[in-house]
Amino acid sequence: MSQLIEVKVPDIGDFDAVPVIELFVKVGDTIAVDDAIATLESDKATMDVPSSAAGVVKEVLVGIGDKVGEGTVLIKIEAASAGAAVASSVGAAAAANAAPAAAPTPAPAPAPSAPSGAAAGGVVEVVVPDIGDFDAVPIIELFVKVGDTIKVDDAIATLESDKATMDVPSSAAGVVKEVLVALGDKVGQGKVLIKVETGAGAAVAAIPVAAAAAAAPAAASSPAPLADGGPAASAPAAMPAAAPSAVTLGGKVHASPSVRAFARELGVDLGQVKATGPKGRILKEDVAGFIKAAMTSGVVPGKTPAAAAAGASLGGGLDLLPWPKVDFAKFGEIEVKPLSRIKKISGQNLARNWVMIPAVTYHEDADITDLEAFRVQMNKEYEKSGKKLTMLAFIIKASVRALQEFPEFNTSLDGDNLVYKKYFNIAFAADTPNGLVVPVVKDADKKSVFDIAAETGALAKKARDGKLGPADMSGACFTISSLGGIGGTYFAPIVNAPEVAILGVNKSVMKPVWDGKQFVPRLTLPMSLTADHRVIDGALATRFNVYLAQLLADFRRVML
Ligand code: CAO
Repeated sequence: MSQLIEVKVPDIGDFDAVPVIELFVKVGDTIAVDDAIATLESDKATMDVPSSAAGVVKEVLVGIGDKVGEGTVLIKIEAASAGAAVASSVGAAAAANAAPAAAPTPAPAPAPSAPSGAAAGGVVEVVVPDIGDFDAVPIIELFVKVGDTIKVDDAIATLESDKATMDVPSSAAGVVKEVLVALGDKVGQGKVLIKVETGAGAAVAAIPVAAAAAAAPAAASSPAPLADGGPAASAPAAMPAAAPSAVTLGGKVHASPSVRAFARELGVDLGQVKATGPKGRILKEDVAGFIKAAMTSGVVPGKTPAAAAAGASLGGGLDLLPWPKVDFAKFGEIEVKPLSRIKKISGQNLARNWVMIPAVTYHEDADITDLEAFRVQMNKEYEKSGKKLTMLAFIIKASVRALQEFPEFNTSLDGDNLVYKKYFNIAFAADTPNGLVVPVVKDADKKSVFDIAAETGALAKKARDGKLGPADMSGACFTISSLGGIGGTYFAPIVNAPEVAILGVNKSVMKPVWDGKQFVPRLTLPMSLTADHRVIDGALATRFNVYLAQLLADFRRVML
C-alpha cells in the first residue's frame, strides 16, 4: 500500500523564517529523489531543497513567499511503491544523518567571530568560510577589484554548487590590495579570496574561519544569522552539503543572491532576463542590460524604467524588442528635429493608454440630415448676433445625454473600484501646430449648445495659441475627437485614461439610405467609439452608439 511521505525543510541552522522564492512542484507531479522542491533565499544564500523521496506529489503545503524553517513540511508524496527510494521520511535532520548525500545539510558556518576589536590597521585576508563538505566550489562572480574600498559585509564573490548559490561577504573593511582568485576558480574553506588593507581602528571581523570554528564549535554548527548589522552577519549562510546530483530544475532562474536582490530592488522579473553567464546564469550586467533595453525602447513610457522593464512581473510580460536603431542617413538626406514638448508628453500618455487599456472600437452611422439642416438654419438666424452653432457642440450635448443614460461611460477605474462621476465634463481633441491637446468643457450638461460652441471655439483658439493652462485640460469625463472638418471615414481613437471611452467622428457625407421603398440621400456621420473593455462590454458600447445616433438623428430626444 502506498504511503504518504512528508518532505521537510532540513536543518538549516538558526534560520527559522526563510522565504520560499520558488516552487518547482505541483500536485500530481512525479518526482525523483533529489529533485528540487523549492528554493529558499536569505539575504546571503539561495538554497534548493531537494526531495528526499520519490513518488507522486499529493499535497503542496507552502506557497511562494511563505517563511519556512527546519522541519516545515513542504510537500507530501505518495511513494511509488513500498520500498521506493526514500531518503528521508522523518525530516531532513534525521535524513542528514541517514542519507547525507541526499538531504541538504547546511554547512556549519563560520562562528560569528568576535571582531578583533579595533584593528591596528594592516593587511587582512578575507577567506572562504566553512562551507561544509565542499572543497571545490566554482567562483561564478567576483565583485571586487584591486583599489576598491569595501565595507564589512560587502559581497566579495559568489560561489555556486549544483544546489546552492552563496555570496561570500567581506569580513573586513578597507581597500582591496590583492585579489587572489579569478572567475571559475574552485575554492573551499579557508581559501584566501582577497587581501584588504584596513585603516587603523577599522572594523575587522576577519578571523580565519577554521580557527573560528575550532574556537567556537557550538556556534560553528549553525549558519550565521540573517540579520545585518554586525560582524556576525558578515558570515554567509550555510551552503547545503548535499552531494551534487542531477536535479530537474524546470523553469528555474539561475542567479546569485546579490543579483536577485538587485533585480528585486529594480522590480525586474528575472524570468524575463536573458542570461549571459555560464550555465545560463543571470549576471548583474544582464539585469542592467534588461533595464537599459526597456528604457531605450520607450515601450512603456510614463512608467518608471524599472516598472517598464518589469512589465512581466506586473503581469504584462510584454517582452518587446528594443526600438530599432537605423542610420537613416545611409539611405538618403535627412533632417532631425526634436519633438515638441506637447508631442513628447502626449506621446507618453498615448503609449501608456494604448498598451494598458484593452480597448475595442465600435462603429455606427448617425443620420444627421435634419440636425445639419437645423444647424444651418439657426446659424442663418443668429448670424447677426455673432453666435455660431457647430456640429461638435451638438455632439458634445448629445454625448452628455448618452452618458446620463449609460453611467458606466462616465466612470474611471480606481484599482478594483469604479468611480461614477455625477458631473459631465467633456474634453475634445484639438489639433495645434505643436501637437494634440485636449481642452475640457466643464459642466457641459448645464450649458446650452450655443454656449458649448462658443466655449469650444475659444478653447480651440487658446490651444492653437499655446495658451491652455492645466486647469483647461483637467477633469474630463469623456473625450470627443472630431476629424469632421478634415475628412476620413472611420478611425480608432485611443482612450484618454483614466476615462473609459472616447468618441471619434469623421466628415459627414451624403449616403443613399434605403427607407423601405427607395434609396434616399441622408447626411451620415461616421462615429467610432473606443471603450475600455474592462468596464464596458461590446453590447453596452453598441447600445450607447445606437442611442447616440438616435439623439443626433432627432435632437428633440436630448430633452427627454
Ligand atoms: N462633418 C462634416 N463637416 C464638418 C464636420 C463633420 N463631422 N465637423 C466639422 N465640419 C465642418 C465644419 O462645419 C466647418 O465648416 P464651416 O466652416 O463651413 O462651418 C469645417 O468642417 C471646419 O470645422 P473645424 O474642424 O474647424 O471646427 P470644429 O468645431 O468642427 O472642430 C476642433 C474644432 C478643435 C475639434 C478642430 O478644429 C480640430 O482640431 N479637429 C482635429 C481633432 C483631432 O486632431 N483629432 C484627432 C485626435 S487623435 O489623433
